[in-house]
Amino acid sequence: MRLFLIIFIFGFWASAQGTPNPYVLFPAGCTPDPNEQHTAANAASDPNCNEADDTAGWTNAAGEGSFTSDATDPAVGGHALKKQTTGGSASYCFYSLSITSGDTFTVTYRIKSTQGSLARSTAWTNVTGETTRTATSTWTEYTENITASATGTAQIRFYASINTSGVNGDNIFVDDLSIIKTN
Ligand SMILES: [Ca+2]
Repeated sequence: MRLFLIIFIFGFWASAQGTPNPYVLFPAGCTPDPNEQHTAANAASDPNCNEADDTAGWTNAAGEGSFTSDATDPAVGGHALKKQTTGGSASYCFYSLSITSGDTFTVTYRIKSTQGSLARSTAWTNVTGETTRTATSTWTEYTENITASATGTAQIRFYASINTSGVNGDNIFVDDLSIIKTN
């Protein structure tokens, strides 16, 4: 017991010298933001420190194509959300965000697409302020400062294909999504 105490104290001393404390069982790491609104545990909930092999909290619009947790090439953690279309229609997935008119949020996320040129982050409902972003073959991070224009639910949408020109296999990947309520 005494030896353990000495080692433990040494750990804090070492930490104070600027080196990681090797004796603390749970090293300092992820801390959720108390204003985080993307709290469901899923493939893109890395900022809330609860990433999971899951699509919880999300909806595959109209049940079209497929919407899955994918481990092929996540931007952060072990998984990313993958929306894929069979083509022939606008095709998207969305996260449902509870809003009160006038609420403001800062939304950050990463997107990419491995097929198709029609993958977009756009057309969010009941909010203003987001910019249409086109996914490329490289993970890219974007930030949107949005304001709720209604009271109820907003849809934070990510399109595998923005219109009917999409073909089978067109996709969008979403990861590392944070929705911080700022007012
Ligand atoms: Ca992830």
